Amino acid sequence: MKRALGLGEIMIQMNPTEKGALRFQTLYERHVAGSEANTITQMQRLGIECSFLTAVGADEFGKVVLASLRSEGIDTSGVVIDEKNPTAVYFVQRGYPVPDKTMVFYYRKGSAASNFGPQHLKEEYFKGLDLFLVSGITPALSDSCKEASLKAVELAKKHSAKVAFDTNIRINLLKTKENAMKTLEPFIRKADILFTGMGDLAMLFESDFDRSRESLRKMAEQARLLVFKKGSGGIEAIVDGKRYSMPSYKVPVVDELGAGDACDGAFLASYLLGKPVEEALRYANVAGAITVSLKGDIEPLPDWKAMETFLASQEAGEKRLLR
Ligand code: KDG
Repeated sequence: MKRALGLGEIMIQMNPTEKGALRFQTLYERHVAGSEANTITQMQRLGIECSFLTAVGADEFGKVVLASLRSEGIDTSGVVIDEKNPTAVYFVQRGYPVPDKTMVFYYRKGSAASNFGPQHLKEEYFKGLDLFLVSGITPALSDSCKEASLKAVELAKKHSAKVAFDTNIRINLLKTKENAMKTLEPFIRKADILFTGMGDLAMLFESDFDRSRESLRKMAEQARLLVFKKGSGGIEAIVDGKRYSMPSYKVPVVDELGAGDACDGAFLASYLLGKPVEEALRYANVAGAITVSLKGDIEPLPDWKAMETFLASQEAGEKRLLR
């Protein structure tokens, strides 16, 4: 069985039952989410043996986070229970002020996970590992998280695991374009598999997609595999210099949070299982489409059967249209 390890913060997500400005919301659903944990959960559901590194508070929400990972069968033996600092919470605002767009408001400063540091990493976590995953969110949380992320990348490389990195820029954490570049550049240089999106590319380089894609390729010294997520514009991969692309599926958007993580997870699981790039891209699109059409980041993440059902329904739809 292939093995993957992720590092990042997992938060309690408060997602209102209705769309609109947060100040008018009174009813919320409680979910659990965090970019790297979403991706790792997607991989676990697709048959990869996964472990996760984070810290949670010794509080009620920490128990919820741990229960979420454990209910998936993800190994939590490296999770730190922090007696002093809390599990983070964030609120989601859907459909306001831009219809179909989601905004997030964090209550995560000084959280347990942002106090995670290199001292919490044990070399044994990296032995026999196939893939290590982190994203631009984790090094943006604190200096100790950045150090831990860099050390984890080194340990992964030492033990011949591939390093997957998603630029995942969160401007409410990184604040400026300059800080985004300074924080992410070492990871972009060292990643073996690199994921990014149109917004992140424009933030790091320039708004012209072709030119910024080339700038990223030059900076990514070790990445043999780059994946560009273009939302409704589909998905593209460059593998050993060869370009592949796949259009996205048209589905109703309920909550686009977590869709990029679902894409990463389905792509990485397909890659680790030896599927051809075109298939990996197709599954990445399917996982993204299913995830945007439901609330919550983790609940909608599909297994193989759900993805095949989705694909069959798409094909049936196409046949109906051709008739
Ligand atoms: O990718 C979705 C996540 O970004 C979101 O659910 C929460 O991890 C999160 C973050 O830091 O924004």
